[in-house]
Amino acid sequence: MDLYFSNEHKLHDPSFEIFENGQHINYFESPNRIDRVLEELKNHSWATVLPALTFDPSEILRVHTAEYFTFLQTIYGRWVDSSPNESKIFNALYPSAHPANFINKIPENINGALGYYVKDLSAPILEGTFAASLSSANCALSAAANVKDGALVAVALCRPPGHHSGIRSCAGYCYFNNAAIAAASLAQNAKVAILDIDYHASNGTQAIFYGSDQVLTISIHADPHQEYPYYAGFANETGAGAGLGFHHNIPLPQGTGPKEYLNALSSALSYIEEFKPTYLVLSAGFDTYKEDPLGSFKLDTGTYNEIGKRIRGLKTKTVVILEGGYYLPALGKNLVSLLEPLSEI
Ligand code: SP5
Ligand code: ZN
Repeated sequence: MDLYFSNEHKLHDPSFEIFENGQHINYFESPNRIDRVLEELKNHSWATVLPALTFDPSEILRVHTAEYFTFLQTIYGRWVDSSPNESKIFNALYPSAHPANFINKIPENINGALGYYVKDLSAPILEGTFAASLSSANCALSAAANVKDGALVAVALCRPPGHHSGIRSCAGYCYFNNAAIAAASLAQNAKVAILDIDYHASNGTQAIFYGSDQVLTISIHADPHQEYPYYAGFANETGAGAGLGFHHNIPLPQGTGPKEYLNALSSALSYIEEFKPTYLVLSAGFDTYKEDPLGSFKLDTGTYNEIGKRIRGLKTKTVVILEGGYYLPALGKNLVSLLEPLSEI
């Protein structure tokens, strides 16, 4: 089984994040995550870790607007040029206190643009954020290309993650939506299903394909009445227009354990069986683990193995995309536990 990664993820390493109550804490989505995963993969001979290939940015523009791509590419440099003193003291850009979400014209001003594109405090933009995000998208495209070329399963060790990023927005540690980019590349002449098992609702992925009947999207997550992203991921959001009925949210209460979780997975898998996609994209987050500092679910390492077995049962070509998961001592083992059943096909 081929797993794609890029060392450029290390260029994105925010020093802190700000919770809703203003508290500054260490940034959970850290470079150590990939280091720990790579360390664990060395113990498994079925895992072939490969550097990501480079793809044309037009692949990313199937999902994101050109203006958003250019914003991420240039905003940090624009800031350094316009505010050299500020940028020597601080190393990251945060969303503006001038939210610009209710206008049609894209603001030219740096602060206006930050208000327009950055949706929350958990997506700071550093000098290396664009390069890291581009490399993360290239991991996803590499895995998608591998499966297009005939592999049954391929894995993208994406960092930063992607599923909270919308058509023109970054939020929740996410800048480019890696799973959506992989799916859009696969969906050019095939039906694709995206199943998201991260603890948080995949609001970015949901928004990107909300009007599509070519890409079925399903997300199992903590109830957004209680957990991030708070304003999307509710059960009554089921798609619009041609896409009506092609999105499903399965919110679960805080504290959900393996049994209830696997029941929800069965519902998700029956939607996929009915849809009969050529490809499955699995947005695999591990913040559902019992020890995760951001989650409350009670899944254990064995639960991921059961999830992997049930996904194998779909007998569908699968691209696995890493999303969240912040309990570092178990992240590698949990990923391996999910992948092991898939490595046997
Ligand atoms: C990819 C991914 O997993 N993104 C998650 C982003 C969540 N960021 C907001 C976290 C808000 C936490 N609220 C405070 C809980 C303190 N116990
Ligand atoms: Zn998450």
